[in-house]
Amino acid sequence: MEQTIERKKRIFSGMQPSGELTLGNYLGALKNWIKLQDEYDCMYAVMDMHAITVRQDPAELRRRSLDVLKQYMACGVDPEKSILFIQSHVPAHAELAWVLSCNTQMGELSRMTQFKDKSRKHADNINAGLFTYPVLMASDILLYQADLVPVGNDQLQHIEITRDVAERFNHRYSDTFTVPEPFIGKSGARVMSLQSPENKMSKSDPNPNGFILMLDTEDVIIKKFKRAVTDSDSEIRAGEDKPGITNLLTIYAAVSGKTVDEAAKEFSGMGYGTFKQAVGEAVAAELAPVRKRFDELSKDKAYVEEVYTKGAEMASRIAAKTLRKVYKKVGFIGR
Ligand code: ATP
Ligand code: LTN
Repeated sequence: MEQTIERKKRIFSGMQPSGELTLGNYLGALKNWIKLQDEYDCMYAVMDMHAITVRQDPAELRRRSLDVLKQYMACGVDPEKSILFIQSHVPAHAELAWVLSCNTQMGELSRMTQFKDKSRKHADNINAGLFTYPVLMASDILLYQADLVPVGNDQLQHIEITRDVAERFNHRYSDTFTVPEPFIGKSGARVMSLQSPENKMSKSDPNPNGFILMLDTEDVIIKKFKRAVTDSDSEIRAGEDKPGITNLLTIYAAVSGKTVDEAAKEFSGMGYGTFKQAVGEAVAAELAPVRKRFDELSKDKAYVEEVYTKGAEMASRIAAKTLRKVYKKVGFIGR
């Protein structure tokens, strides 16, 4: 068979196993990951090294790392099409991070909003890793020469610093890294909390009614939507003055593939109760097969292990090439 010379564009993305995955992770990122698999060479990793920038219980972290991988697969990330692996299994991430940290300024890192947010939330543990988090993230992406990085809106600043670091390195040492672009989906790029719709839906929210977990049961999902914060009038439309309703419309649109305007039209004139029930049912229907597939994968440990072992082997091979190039360029003596 004739070999195709042109390589497909590469995608890299990942999530931290710092909690259970939410509807925000699903609509903001995972749903796009699945769509991109046919057209691109995709690599998706479980970012366990990033997760320890905040304190983790080791046994919980181990369980969650595998759960996150299984959730990728349960949603439709296919190990036959994409490379799936666990970040800490590929040492090149940490190795490149060291070189890049020597090419990143304190000033640019101290502007990161995620660092400011997380230092406020974890005031008793503002560790150096939390500060250099974006350097490790840049390494994840640049190691694989990724062209595109599908993430939610909140990660734009991290992609921007990755681009800056890559461009600077290329300029200083000659062309080495592909400068990546963010890929943000049209809908669901920013799912808000059901209880405080001015904040993003987050797996580390202490109030569980604020988030929907991907593995929540149908009853729980519908109950949480019924409790969702709305407002005092009764009009179903999107607008800055109606963050709760806008969020529910956005979620419904992302799940049903409709636009927010179409969704608003569909529900116009209905009461909030009926509307919230309908959104809950649509989300529950979308997530039910994911939960079923997750349960099946949980019974097949050997298969999951095979997937991440093979994934790490393939990823290591690609990573080694970039790292070799980088070491040579900065002046390390080859082994
Ligand atoms: P935490 O809330 O604990 O900071 P997180 O869920 O924001 O965690 P990750 O697990 O690393 O952080 O995020 C994985 C992906 O999910 C990223 O691409 C992120 O942009 C996306 N994402 C997270 N929350 C949302 C949300 N509410 N809406 C849209 N996308 C989101
Ligand atoms: N910081 C990301 C998780 C992450 C990531 C990456 C995403 C770590 N490394 C590389 C894309 C590409 C977050 O979503 N909080």
